[in-house]
Amino acid sequence: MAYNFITAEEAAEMITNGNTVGLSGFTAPGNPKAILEAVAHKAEREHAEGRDFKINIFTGASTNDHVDGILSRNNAINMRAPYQNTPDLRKRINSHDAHYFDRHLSEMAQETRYGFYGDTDVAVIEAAAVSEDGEILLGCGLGNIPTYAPRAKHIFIELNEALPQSLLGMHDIYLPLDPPHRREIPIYAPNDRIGRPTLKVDPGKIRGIVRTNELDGVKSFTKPDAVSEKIGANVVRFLVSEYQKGRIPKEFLPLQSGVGNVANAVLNYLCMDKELPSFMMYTEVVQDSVLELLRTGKCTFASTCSMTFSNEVESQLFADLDFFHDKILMRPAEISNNPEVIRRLGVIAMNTALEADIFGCVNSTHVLGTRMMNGIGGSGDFTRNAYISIFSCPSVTKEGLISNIVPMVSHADHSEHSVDILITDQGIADLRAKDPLQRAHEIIENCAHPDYRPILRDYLKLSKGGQTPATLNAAFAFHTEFAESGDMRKVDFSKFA
Ligand code: 0RQ
Repeated sequence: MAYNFITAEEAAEMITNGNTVGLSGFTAPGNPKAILEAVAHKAEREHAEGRDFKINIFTGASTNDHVDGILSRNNAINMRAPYQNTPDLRKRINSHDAHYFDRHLSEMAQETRYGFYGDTDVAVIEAAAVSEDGEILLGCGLGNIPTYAPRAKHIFIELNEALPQSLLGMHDIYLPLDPPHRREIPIYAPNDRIGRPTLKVDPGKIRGIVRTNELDGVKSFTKPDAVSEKIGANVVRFLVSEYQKGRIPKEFLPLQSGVGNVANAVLNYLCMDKELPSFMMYTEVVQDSVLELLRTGKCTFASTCSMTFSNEVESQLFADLDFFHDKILMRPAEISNNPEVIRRLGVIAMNTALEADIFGCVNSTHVLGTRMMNGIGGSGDFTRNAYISIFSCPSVTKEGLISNIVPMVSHADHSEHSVDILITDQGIADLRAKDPLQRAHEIIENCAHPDYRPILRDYLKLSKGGQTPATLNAAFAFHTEFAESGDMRKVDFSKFA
């Protein structure tokens, strides 16, 4: 079939107010780079002429400035799911200009197929190649496009000439059947291949191809600071000790690592460690540090949904793709994050918290209980099903004005029933086989910043009994104190006694 090569503006003309658009990609990689930007300019023109123009955007995870950034600046997003991390979109969400529902990443595709989110009007797919019969070689992030594409009425391809054709073989595209027909997902080791290397779409639905030529544009990491270094060292110390105690099998187990600066620092530490054996990853994103882990052989294989590398590291990958080709496999989000597979493989999950409470509940998403940061992402998929679930964060934020260890989390994403280990720059709290009061002592003494330990001990003293010694009228005193004085250290629990 001969396709039409069109401009991004021509594609944008075919995307109309109220459309639901499903995108390829997961975190910045694999996301479109031109068509949604043209849609944002169209929205600006429509708004200038007094007409409504907003679309619904469903993705794999976060996107890039060419999607969430510019669409948000032009107030062109009605509904957005399931994860974002762009400052402009964050502002729109927190001011109610854009609706956002924050789902576990493993659930988005299946719930789309179940019909929970309505029709998909348009799919926009970044591709390294497309054949005449609709076989698409995807880019560096996969996400939920294997579900969005077949449902879409219209498909647009962005053919990105910066992507090498030799990516062929690095994708494993597989969709499970839906209940009641679902069978086991036959992944028994992180490097098992179960699907196809390309995405097959109906070529008759491809309305046009737009040429692009741009790397994925993930921001480089700054060198880990002293606090991240301490957290990284503590995570590795914990893993080594578990391994030496024989609680992790001698072959070791696959690792998952979340996003952000702390997660990257943890992986840097793993790279340097001499006591742990080599390992595989079963994860949703691989960040810059993983390329080095793969190069040195410390990590022997990474199953992921996306190669979330900065441009510099993405260029290194492409330059050496022969070496990395059989060491990385990208899967759809519902497979990379699948609870069944995570539980079967015994994945060790390492995610980052904004704040944790003294009983082990974690807030990953809401700054001071109300303002959306990014979203839960895949942290819940992994945490709930992990062999061991680790959360880490600095003990304090904003130069000590905020304690990340609080009496009660201001928003709960992960409960005490799923969190096994909490790690800060101060140390390690092992919450396994401990009751709520024991967990509280463990967290206060090992993870809280020394400035906050006496205040948290005072909080515990307010308890009038009950298995979980929470005191409800004082539980958010840290947060209300910060709202009033800007310094959580000023909390005085004597007034609650
Ligand atoms: O604010 O940006 O103004 O400096 O929050 O904090 O320490 O830079 O954190 O980059 O490691 O990200 C949880 C957001 C951590 C991330 C989170 C302020 C702090 C700073 C960011 P500034 P850091 P990181 C896999 C798994 C959920 C999804 C997930 C995340 C900013 O890891 O989104 O895990 N996780 N997915 O100052 C108020 C507190 C705070 C606070 C930090 N207690 N109160 N502000 N900050 N703690 C990937 C995917 O799913 C795709």
